[in-house]
Amino acid sequence: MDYEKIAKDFWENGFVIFENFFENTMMDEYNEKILEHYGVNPNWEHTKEFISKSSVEVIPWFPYREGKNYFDGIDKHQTFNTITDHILKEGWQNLYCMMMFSKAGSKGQAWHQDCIPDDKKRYNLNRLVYTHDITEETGGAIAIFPKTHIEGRLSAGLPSEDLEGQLVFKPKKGTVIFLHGHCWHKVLPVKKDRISSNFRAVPKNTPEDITDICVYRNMLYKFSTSEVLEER
Ligand SMILES: O=C(O)CCC(=O)C(=O)O
Ligand SMILES: [Fe+2]
Repeated sequence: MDYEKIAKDFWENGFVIFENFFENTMMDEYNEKILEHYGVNPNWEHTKEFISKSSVEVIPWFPYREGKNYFDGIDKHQTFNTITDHILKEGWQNLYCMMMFSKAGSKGQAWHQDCIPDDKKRYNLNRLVYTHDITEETGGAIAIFPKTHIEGRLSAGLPSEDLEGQLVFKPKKGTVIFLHGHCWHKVLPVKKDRISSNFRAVPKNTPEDITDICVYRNMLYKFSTSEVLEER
């Protein structure tokens, strides 16, 4: 791998994508583990537990916070981490591993930046891993607006509207996307239950609560207090 080229592409565009990065067998195994956690059986039928949890559009799960280090095949993967070393040259650490589940028929996610972009040195690095195929039929494609990691705050406006210049990707099983947290991104409407995972990293010495405030086109939202900080 040409790590220098990868890092250059990342810093130029705000993201870089690798298809077939992880093997299908590991992806299948991890996908099962995630489904088990959410209480969805392998036939994608919903259990009562799932139904009671499902009042929100994206349900996050932080397995390592529960001592469930099930996903070390990604977390400790050498090439995955070497790419991270080259992108975050001055050192980095894991922020957390977050699984995300969105049920069929949910809205996906509006345009956002994972953290406030006012200080260019303060950001998170998303390391998104897809454990199943995202297709036209499943919905839930990811849209990314290239080069916006250096544009400052996301433009105000309609939360999910298509923007001229956006790129839409349908990641297949085993795909990895390294995505700068200041780079504008959204998830399109979800037609079938959707899982994604994020092995979030940060440059060293980044505050742990870096992703507490998220920038949307209509507001700044603080997750820890469920508060709209600013309407836009
Ligand atoms: O689920 C995805 O494809 C993207 C999720 C996302 O926006 C994030 O983890 O920051
Ligand atoms: Fe995000």
